[in-house]
Amino acid sequence: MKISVIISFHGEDMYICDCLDSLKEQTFTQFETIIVLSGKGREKLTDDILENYKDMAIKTIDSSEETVSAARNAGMAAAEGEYIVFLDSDDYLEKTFLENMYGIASEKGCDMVFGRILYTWYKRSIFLAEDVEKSDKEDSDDDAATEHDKDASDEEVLVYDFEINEGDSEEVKHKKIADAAARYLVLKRKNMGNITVLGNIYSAEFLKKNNITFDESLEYFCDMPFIARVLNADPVMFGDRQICYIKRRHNDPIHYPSHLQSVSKDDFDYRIKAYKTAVEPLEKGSFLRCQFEKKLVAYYSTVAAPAIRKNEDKVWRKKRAAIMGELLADIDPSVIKESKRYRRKLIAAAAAGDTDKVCKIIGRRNAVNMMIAIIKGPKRDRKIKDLVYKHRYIAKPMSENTVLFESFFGKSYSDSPKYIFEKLNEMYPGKYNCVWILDKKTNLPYPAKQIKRFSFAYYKYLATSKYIVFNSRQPKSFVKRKGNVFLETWHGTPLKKLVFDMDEVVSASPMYKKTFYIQSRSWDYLVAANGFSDEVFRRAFDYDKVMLKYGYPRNDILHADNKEQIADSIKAKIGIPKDKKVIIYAPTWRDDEYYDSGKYKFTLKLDLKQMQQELGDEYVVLLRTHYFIADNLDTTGMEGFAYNLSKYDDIAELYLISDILITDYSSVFFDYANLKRPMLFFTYDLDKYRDVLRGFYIDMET
Ligand code: C2G
Repeated sequence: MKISVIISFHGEDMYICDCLDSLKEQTFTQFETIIVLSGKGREKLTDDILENYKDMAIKTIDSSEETVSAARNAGMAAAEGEYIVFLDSDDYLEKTFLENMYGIASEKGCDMVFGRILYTWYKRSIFLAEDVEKSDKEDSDDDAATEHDKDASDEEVLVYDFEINEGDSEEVKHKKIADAAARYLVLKRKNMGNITVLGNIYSAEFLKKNNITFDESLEYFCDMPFIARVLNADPVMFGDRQICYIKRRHNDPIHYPSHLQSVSKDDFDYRIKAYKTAVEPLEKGSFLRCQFEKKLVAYYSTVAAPAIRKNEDKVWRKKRAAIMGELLADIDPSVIKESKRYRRKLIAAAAAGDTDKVCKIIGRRNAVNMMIAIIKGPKRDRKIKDLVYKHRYIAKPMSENTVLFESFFGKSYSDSPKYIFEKLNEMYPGKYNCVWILDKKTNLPYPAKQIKRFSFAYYKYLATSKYIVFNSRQPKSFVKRKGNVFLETWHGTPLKKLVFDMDEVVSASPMYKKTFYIQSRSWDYLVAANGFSDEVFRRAFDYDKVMLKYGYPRNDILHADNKEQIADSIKAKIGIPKDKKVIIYAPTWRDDEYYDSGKYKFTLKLDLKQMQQELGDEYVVLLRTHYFIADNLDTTGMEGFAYNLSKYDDIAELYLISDILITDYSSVFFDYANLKRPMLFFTYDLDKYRDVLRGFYIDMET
């Protein structure tokens, strides 16, 4: 057997098929797959799954312990291949990975070949088919670090280079490659936790001869000491950046965190333990040890020191400060010399055991960074207002009778918040002080203050209104105050899968699930238009507070006694000839076609010219894009036939004047159905929308 691929499987069953498919489709066949089962993995790797891979040489073995280190060791003990490859069950390999790795290893007689790791948010089918992000950027545990805290050792782009010249002696070649490996595999990893055994191939004999296994006393980060031991044993190596290992980022850290996501950033005991084990056999002052020490410095200044400063538990702080101080006091002077001034000061204070000084240095640095970010950074205005909100407005008393309304991010006076506002004023005139978030000045039927989204006033009312009635999500910076009542009306019965029911997130915000989870924790009441929505929202939003199953306030108008009269006045207001029938075209947005978050593209696929030729005598058409769409529809030459009403406030009013609806996967059809008028579904990209972008709750064709 040429290669043994070792997979530790702990039960992430939604990923394992991608992983095994990538092995099944390898261009190289002389390998065995060893799946080491632990935890839920024992029951989740069913015969049904294995049946799909029955032509592959798969061994399954049971791990005696639950840790990755023990599982990988068990895999190594059972391996019969000349070479070993480690593969995580949530990742996958490029089709030629094994062929290329083996080719280089056997041709050059390598003990180890290192490839490259690419990160993606997506499952394999999307990764292979689409032009999706394939990046070298790693997940990190130093999100808090600003650009100004960064050192040359914290580079984000993980490429490596070693140039072998013709005249280089074997010794020079060997050193060039060894240094490149140490830099790439240790120093250039975004953080200590990202130092990994993945993406490489190892000679089994080399590992055996040098007695290299995973340290089973480590619950996490066992890769760090393994790599240290491999590199320290002076292997014959080669690196090839074309050979890629695909590391899958988890888009749902709430329910399915990756290994790294499951260890809290502040919990650095695991990392320190692994670091100590890693550097222990390395000669002091050696190039390799210095790479680890540089990583420690980066980790300390961006993660550990700020965490020590923030933690209010004095015992915790003292203990961690002492551990870090001791480690930093031991690092090579050249490493300190190469660090930026700020880090040098921090290390000196930490090594001297002066935690107060460490805190002061960070405090000063934070203030400076904040100023720089505000002055120089993007979204300067928003950052300043966020600060005023957090530090000033939140401290103001709450206004007990103020109700803050927002519909579609302040873009319109519409949807359920509109109808709740009107009913409230009709039933309790003057009792509530109403405030509307509206980006354009609007004539409202009842008194209300109008403010712009993200203005100072907006933040003030967000902080001080007792009642909040929104139909979409509030900003991430929103702070839920005691006594605040948040009524979330939401904005549609779901056809397309939502949040935690979604498999992939291909929209502009890959961390959508986590952000949504945090935001929805502030909601006290949620409107469900029907039993179906009730069931879906509870599961998809992980929502367990009060559900208001009263139907949609926004649809009351569709059942009004005088709806014909209302329709006539709306038609007159827009200027639609009375004798014309009305077609409304209201499609939804496409997750993968965007300029930026909340700014999506749209190309009109209706042939307006032909429609006008064939229907123009009898009909007019109203074009209505989704509120996320930034593209403007061009209706030049179509005057009197096509009306672009994308900016019209309330789509319910447009439903009322329309004789027929054309839509696609938008929730508008559930609402329009109240009118019992014909609907057409123009689903030119159904397969992609349903199977790749979103997934549906119901079979819309049926
Ligand atoms: N809408 C609109 N014009 C469109 C599309 C939508 O005014 N061309 C409004 C409708 O009120 C619709 C709502 O925006 O009900 C939500 O639009 P969807 O197309 O359904 O898409 P999305 O915003 O992703 O919400 O649970 C429902 C989902 O969350 C869908």
